[in-house]
Amino acid sequence: MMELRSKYVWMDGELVPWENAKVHIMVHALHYGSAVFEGIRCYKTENGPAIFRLKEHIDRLFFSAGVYKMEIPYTKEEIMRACIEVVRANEFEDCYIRPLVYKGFGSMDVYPKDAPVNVAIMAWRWGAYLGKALEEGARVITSSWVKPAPNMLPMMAKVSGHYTNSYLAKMEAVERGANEAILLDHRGFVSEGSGENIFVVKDGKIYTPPVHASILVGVTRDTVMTLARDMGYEVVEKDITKTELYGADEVFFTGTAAEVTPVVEIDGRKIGDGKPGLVTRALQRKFFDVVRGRDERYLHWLTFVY
Ligand code: PPE
Repeated sequence: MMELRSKYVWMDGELVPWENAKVHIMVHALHYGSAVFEGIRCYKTENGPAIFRLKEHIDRLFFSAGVYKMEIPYTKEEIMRACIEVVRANEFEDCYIRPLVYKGFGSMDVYPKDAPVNVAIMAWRWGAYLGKALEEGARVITSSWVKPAPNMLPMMAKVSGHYTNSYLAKMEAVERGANEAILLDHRGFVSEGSGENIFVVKDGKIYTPPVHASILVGVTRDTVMTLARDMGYEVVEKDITKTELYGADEVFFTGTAAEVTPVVEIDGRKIGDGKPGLVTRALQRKFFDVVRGRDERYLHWLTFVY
């Protein structure tokens, strides 16, 4: 089990001892899911811990907040500095950073005009999101739950309330003995995993669903697309059917928590030869080299903590 306890949590501008990092039962976000958040990883490198693509995550945090017209009472620079401060205060090397912007106490209508916008930043150690699947490959199902259409919820925003959809899909997957769920969009095309973007490899080319397939536009998705292109692969954003998944040579997930996780079985059908594929492995190796600062071409993606 992951250890969630740490020394400090940053709350509205202050480092608060973990035990005291509490909110009131009447905060708006707890009732209505009115919060936006990020998940960011910090990796141990030869030059100390480094936060991966901090700027892109904080940009998305502000974008998500903006969609819901939540005004964050700090600048992006202040939030980035606070993330660094949290890693330092907790003396972490490898860790996961969770900034959370939430509608706080002050209103109990659905439209929380008078509720303040609060900000908290937590960090904890988080190993492989899908456990052994990082090495062995995940066994997944396509969910009976569908991703909300782009005119139902702004799925490009990373909003706490949206995750009730992921919760249902993941619960269904786990209860059916799988590691993870893949959700289709409202048209029936492949969208993404409950907490990951998805990629398909077919005949040496790499495919991933487009923004209009109700995906969260993942930072890791962008990282892997960039790395793959730099390695000489053609990467195409296109609508993908469930049947194309079954017929893929390789399938893999990307995400901050999931990193690059191979998928070896979907709905009881083996993908390729049922083992993590060569392209997936190559991208996975490159990804870990990059996040650990072992490839100088991508050092601009790292924010060193010290
Ligand atoms: N889609 C969804 C639905 C999603 O939640 C994530 C991240 C991604 C795609 C990948 O985005 P990115 O991290 O920017 O590459 N999911 C976060 C939370 C997982 C959780 O269980 O909590 C994460 O990976 O941090």
